Amino acid sequence: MMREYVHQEIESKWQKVWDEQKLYQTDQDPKKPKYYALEQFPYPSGDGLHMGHVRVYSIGDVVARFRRMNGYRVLHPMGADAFGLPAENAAIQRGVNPREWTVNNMKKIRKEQALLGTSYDWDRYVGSCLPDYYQMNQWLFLLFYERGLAYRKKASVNWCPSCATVLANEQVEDGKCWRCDSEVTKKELEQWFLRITDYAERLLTGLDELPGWPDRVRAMQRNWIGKSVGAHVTFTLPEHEEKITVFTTRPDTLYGVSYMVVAPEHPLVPQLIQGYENQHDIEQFIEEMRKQTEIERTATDVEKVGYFTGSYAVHPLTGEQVPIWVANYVLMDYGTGAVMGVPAHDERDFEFAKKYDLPIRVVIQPAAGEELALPLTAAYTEDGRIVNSGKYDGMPNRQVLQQIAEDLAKEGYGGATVNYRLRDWLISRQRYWGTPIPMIYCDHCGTVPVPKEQLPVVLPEDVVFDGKRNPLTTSESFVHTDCPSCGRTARRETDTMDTFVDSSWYYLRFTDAHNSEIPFTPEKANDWMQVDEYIGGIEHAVLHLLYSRFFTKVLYDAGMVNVEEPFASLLTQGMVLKDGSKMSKSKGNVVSPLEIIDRYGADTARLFILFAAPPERDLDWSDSGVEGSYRFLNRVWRLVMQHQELFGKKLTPGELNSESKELRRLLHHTIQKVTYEIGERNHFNTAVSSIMELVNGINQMGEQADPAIVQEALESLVILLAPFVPHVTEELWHEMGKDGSIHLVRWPEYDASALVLDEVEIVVQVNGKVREKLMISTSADRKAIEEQALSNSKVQAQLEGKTVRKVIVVPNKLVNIVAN
Ligand code: ANZ
Ligand code: ZN
Repeated sequence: MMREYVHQEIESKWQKVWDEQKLYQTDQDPKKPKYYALEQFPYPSGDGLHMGHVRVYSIGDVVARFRRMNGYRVLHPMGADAFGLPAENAAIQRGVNPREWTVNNMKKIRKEQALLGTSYDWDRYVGSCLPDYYQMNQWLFLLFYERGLAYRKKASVNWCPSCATVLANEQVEDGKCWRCDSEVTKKELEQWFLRITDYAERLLTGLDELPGWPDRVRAMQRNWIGKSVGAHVTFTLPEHEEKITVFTTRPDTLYGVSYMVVAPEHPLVPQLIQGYENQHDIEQFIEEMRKQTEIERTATDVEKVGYFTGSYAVHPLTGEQVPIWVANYVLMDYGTGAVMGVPAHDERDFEFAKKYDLPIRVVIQPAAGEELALPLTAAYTEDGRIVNSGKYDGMPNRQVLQQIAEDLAKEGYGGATVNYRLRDWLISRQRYWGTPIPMIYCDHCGTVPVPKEQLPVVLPEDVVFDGKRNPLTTSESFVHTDCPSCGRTARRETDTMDTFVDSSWYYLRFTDAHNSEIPFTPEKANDWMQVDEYIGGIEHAVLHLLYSRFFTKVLYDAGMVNVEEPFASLLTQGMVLKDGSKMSKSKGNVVSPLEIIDRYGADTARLFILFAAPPERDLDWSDSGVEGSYRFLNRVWRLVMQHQELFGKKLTPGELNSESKELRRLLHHTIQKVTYEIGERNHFNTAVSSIMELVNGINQMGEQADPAIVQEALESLVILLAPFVPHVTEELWHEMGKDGSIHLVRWPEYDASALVLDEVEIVVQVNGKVREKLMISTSADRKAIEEQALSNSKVQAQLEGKTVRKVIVVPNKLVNIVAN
């Protein structure tokens, strides 16, 4: 009786064995090339794994296993991104300790990851909420501080009233909190920032050195950094000492300026409106604007609103006085917070000028065709010929763009400049469950960093979670401390760090996970970096990936790592859908990974997920697809088991019959294809489908083929499947009488000579129509192929009464005979 495929027994058995043998401990053999495969570490939410997780881990595991079998020493670690709001919310709602809650969830998700049969080196496990990890966040914060890259300033910040916390710009989506969807408002607070803007240009140019990243992600980052090349133009104020500088991308339109606009928050506004009849109205307007978010103010469907301030500015080139307005559509934190209004050539300015009846001056005319008809019905934003602009008249505007910037610089009125949309990274959170920012405030010494040897600043236990304030402020033992500098009583910073800090460098920590002195030793990081394949969701295209790149560049500058970019290649996996929409609790369309694993096994779940779609595409969950994968594994099982007579035998092939040759050809073609599809293209689905064809081939030809060839095919089949379905292949491997784990076996190499066929099918066409198919020796030359085609009786019948004009031969493919 043949043994059945019982996944429950096989999977738990091998997981235990691998664990005991520490099979996936990182190989340190320096003679092997290194490979670093990394999947984004999960947030331990308490819900355990969802199918999205299963997908990322299945992909990462194939990559890691494939490289290991190909002779690399592979670093394939896992951890938990364990700080963050839900733990604190659970503390408020259920009265549970955030630490306990999180640590339990970490255990749960880790257990579920293991159930998938993933090949992680658990010895390098990293949990970001554990003091040995967040101590290093603090260490790095101090490094940033020493390098002038961490600073505190009062800032108008995005405030989520429901989460009672500050949000980074990136965490505001359409004016709403990224977590709870509440309307975000503005609030002024002292906040800690990381100076990512210092790295804007390098973060931008670095993108060109990442060919292994999807273009889409690079474009999103480019867009987020938002480089604008333009000029500063300085306007003097006849009635004030101060000057106003604007940022413009279009200095060529300078003669078209008919007014200026400053942002409501511009520091000069109080002076500008002082004593003006509308002062009170304007003050009220400014108050209103302060409460609104950037999005609310600048959405295209929002009406532009402004007030004349009563003050004027002097045009730097004409000396003319233009009115200064204050309006909602100018933002304080972009450029200089002030713009020059050029209604003839800017759409926003046009709309504003029309509404408030401000003059509109054309300074660019189309280079060809009709002149602009006055009055304008819309702004002319195209290129053209400069007019009404003094000495610049007649020049192409693109040329004037440069020229005016240079002239302004000479006159001391500004000059060429570059502006970025990227803002410094606000990392302060008024929350408990994060890394305490290691700073102390002393009435005598000011802001004093916690000395490195006093780290970690540990999260206290005596805190109140009432949802109304930062719990850290309720801990007397935490807040009151001694000044490290003068010893007097001082106060600790109670803000914690944005959890994106934790994930900005965890991939470096994995290279030296237990270092208790420093975040990681440079030698170890340099040994493993870069991450060769980084796998995760597109939702991290901007935030996490930009911050990680920033951290790596800072650490590169600090001499701690010798690469400037952390992730050589990035694979952003698609979503798992059910009936066309993303699996989610609220839609009630969630398929539980644990139920699938229980019913069909982890191998089936992995195989289905890898086979159903290319990794970047969305994948539609299909019960029949899962059934199909399960049936396939059963077929493989039976196919191998049917050949028990071959197990453990040492066989040598005799003279090969045509089935043996064809099976051998199919096998080596499959090896070649699977190796290429996994190793070069990450096309796991096509790799699986060619393995399926091999199974069909063995089924069809196994009876007639030489036993030695069948044995070779079966062994290779199991090896090729091993990265996808690690348990069933390990079991079959041992059934075949092999010693040692299949996962340490060397990946097969294809034999090029097996791919060469003795004969190939050649299509013969007469005047473009297929008339015959011939088997012709692959060693035949053009002349011989032509002769065989012409002498074929069916072909001759077609040629009767005609004269052959031309014969085209494409070796191994076709012969086309032109005759009339
Ligand atoms: C005059 C002008 C004339 C402009 C023209 C455009 C076209 P990007 O490309 O996004 O960088 N601007 C500058 N600072 C601003 C702020 N704080 N709030 C709102 N708008 C601001 O856009 C740069 C252009 O946006 C600048 O060039 C300025 O308008 C406006 F025919 O200056 B321009
Ligand atoms: Zn002091």
